[in-house]
This record gives sequence, C-alpha cells and structure tokens, in this order.
Amino acid sequence: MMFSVACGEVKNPSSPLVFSGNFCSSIVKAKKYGFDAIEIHTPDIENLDVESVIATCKCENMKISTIGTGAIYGKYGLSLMDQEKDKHDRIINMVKKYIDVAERVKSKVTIGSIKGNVPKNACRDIYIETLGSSLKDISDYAVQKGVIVLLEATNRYENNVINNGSDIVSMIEKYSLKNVMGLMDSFHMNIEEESISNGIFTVGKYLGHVHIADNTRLYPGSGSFNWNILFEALKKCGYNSYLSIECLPIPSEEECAKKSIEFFQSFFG
Ligand code: LER
Ligand code: MN
Repeated sequence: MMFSVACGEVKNPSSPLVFSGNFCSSIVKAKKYGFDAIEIHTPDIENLDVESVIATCKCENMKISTIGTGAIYGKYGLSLMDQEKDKHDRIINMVKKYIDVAERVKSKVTIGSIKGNVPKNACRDIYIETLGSSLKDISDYAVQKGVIVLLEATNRYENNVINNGSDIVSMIEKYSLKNVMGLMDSFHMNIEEESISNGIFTVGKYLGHVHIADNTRLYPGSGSFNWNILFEALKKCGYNSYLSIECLPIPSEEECAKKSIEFFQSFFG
C-alpha cells in the first residue's frame, strides 16, 4: 500500500485538502511526515509549474498520485453534463490539459465533482448520456496519452450522478471506457454504500484509488468509520495502490498529517 495526501494552493477550512500553499513545499512537507505521494488539486492547471514539481518529486523521491479536477466545478461552475456546446467543449478541453500534465508528472487524473448535477425537472437520461459521451471523449484522449482517469463516486448531496461503486462500473462498461478506473472515498461510501465491503467488491478490478477520511470528514481514526471492514475488503481484492488522505485540515494541517500517518502505521506497520 502507498500513502498519499491531498493538497491545494489556497487554504480553505471547508475543503478536504490537508496541505495548502505552493505544491513543491507541500511535496517536501508530505515527505517529512512519511507520505509517498501528494494529490494536486487546482482549478487552473496551466498555472502549475510542472518542471518544478517534477524536479521536487525527483529530489524528494516522491510521486504525484493524481491530479484533481474538482476545483474547476467550484471556480468556473463547469461540469461534464453541461448541455451548451461552448461550455461542454470548454470543460473537455480543460480536462485534456490535466491529462497532458498527468502524462508529464506520471500521475492519474481524478474526475469527481465535475460530473455535475442533473437539474431539477430535467430529463435525466439526456444528462447521463452527455456525461457518458464526455467521459468517452476524455477516456479516448487518456488512452492516447497513457494516463489513467479515476472516476469517483461522490455522495448525493454533492452530485446526483455516480454515487456508488455500482454506478462507476455501469458507466465504465456501458461506454466502454478504457483507461478509466474507480475511485472510492470512505466519506462518500459511508453515506452511499449499503455495505462497505460489497461497495469495494463491486468495483473490484476497476478500483484505482481510495480516498480516506473518517465519517465526519476529519482525519482517519477520529470518528466512527469501521476501518477493519474497508481494509479487509481492499486486501481481498488485492488492492495495493494509494490510500490518499482527503480530509478537512482540522484542527491544523500538521495535526491532521501526523494523526493520519500514525493511523496508517497502526494498520500497515
Ligand atoms: C473529491 O475527491 C471529493 O471527494 C469531493 O467530495 C470534494 O469535495
Ligand atoms: Mn474524494
């Protein structure tokens, strides 16, 4: 198992990103606490100093696990279900730029919040079809670049599409999405899955990444989530990729990072 931590540029106590500030400083901090990798979250991928990130990773022997696109939804309000052609083209082109950077830094790309929401009273099938064809476009591009795209199941209060493991698998299989894998997040699973283990078994061979936060979205071990069940299920599936801390930086980023690493050590030695 490898340990990663989600990082953003701007400090925001309501956003589940542990380290904030310059990404190169976050790589150094994450290494110091004992992580193997960081997740980069930014709404403006073109502003990322890719060469410095690559150099810092090399120097610190660190990796970029994945690049999150969710901030595009927060900052620009664009989603993969937008029906207007110009908005649709804009977000697809943006995601392709994330894939270009991911190819350079050898990471994956996450698609979570930018799935968007089907508006009230709208025809759900039309929106789901738009999401499927957007993901197909993205996936075809990711294949050319040799990048894995992670499709995340998020809870119903954030997105009204792809809320659980079964939704991920249906989407991948219905649209024959190559290079797309599932991202399961303990916080969302706790709300959406009837059974944590069955949620993991359903995604099974498609599982590509796991987000870790307790039921309160604070650092793992601080709440009531049943970690034994999750980790047993991951073991049975042969999952050995990243467990990535994506939790609120409360009471502080330092405390959160320290407690998270202690938590991992208590389970994985
Ligand atoms: C993104 O990974 C996620 O889990 C969303 O809930 C972000 O708020
Ligand atoms: Mn997540």
